[in-house]
Amino acid sequence: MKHLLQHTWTVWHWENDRSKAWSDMLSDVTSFNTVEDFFSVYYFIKPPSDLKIFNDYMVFKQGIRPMWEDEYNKEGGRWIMLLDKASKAFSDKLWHDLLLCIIGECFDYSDQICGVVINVRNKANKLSLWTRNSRNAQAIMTIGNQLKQFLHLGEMEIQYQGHKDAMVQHGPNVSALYRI
Ligand code: M7G
Repeated sequence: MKHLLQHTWTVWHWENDRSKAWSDMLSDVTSFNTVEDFFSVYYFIKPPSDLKIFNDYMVFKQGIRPMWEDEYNKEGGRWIMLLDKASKAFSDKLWHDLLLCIIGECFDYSDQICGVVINVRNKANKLSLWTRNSRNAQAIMTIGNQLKQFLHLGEMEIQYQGHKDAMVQHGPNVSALYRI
């Protein structure tokens, strides 16, 4: 018998292609709703360290598209961690651990969790945890502190950015609503 998760999760892949609009570069890879199927998918797809630059993975609750415009994301934001490219194993480990935290519903306010994203980029990879409501300070701070604790981030600073700000500001210039 397989072990059911509380939610069904969908895995998405994004790959840069300059001839397309951002949302057309997204594809829905597969969904899973048991522990066993999660591990089959996890070991089947390449780890983030084997992805080319300008590729992303996203894992979101079924029904939530991994984009700012989705109904569940439009008032939300993300806790973002910048991962030093010097250590490929570090990116892969945090990606693995964060996935286990979300599918295992480890966070308080887990109803606020929409999904996780890893962006593979030139300078640093970015790992982020998307939440539903950027004005729910209590939930955001609880989730942020648990994120630091569960992933053993130690002194690493993490920032929370609202998607509405990310829509109008760009790249590294998006202002942080919270930092810890
Ligand atoms: P990114 O891939 O999050 O970070 O955003 P990067 O700067 O490290 O590559 C890069 C660009 O992709 C943004 O400035 C937007 O043009 C586009 N983009 C990213 N996201 C997450 C979205 C989204 O949710 N919706 C739309 N429409 N565009 C997005």
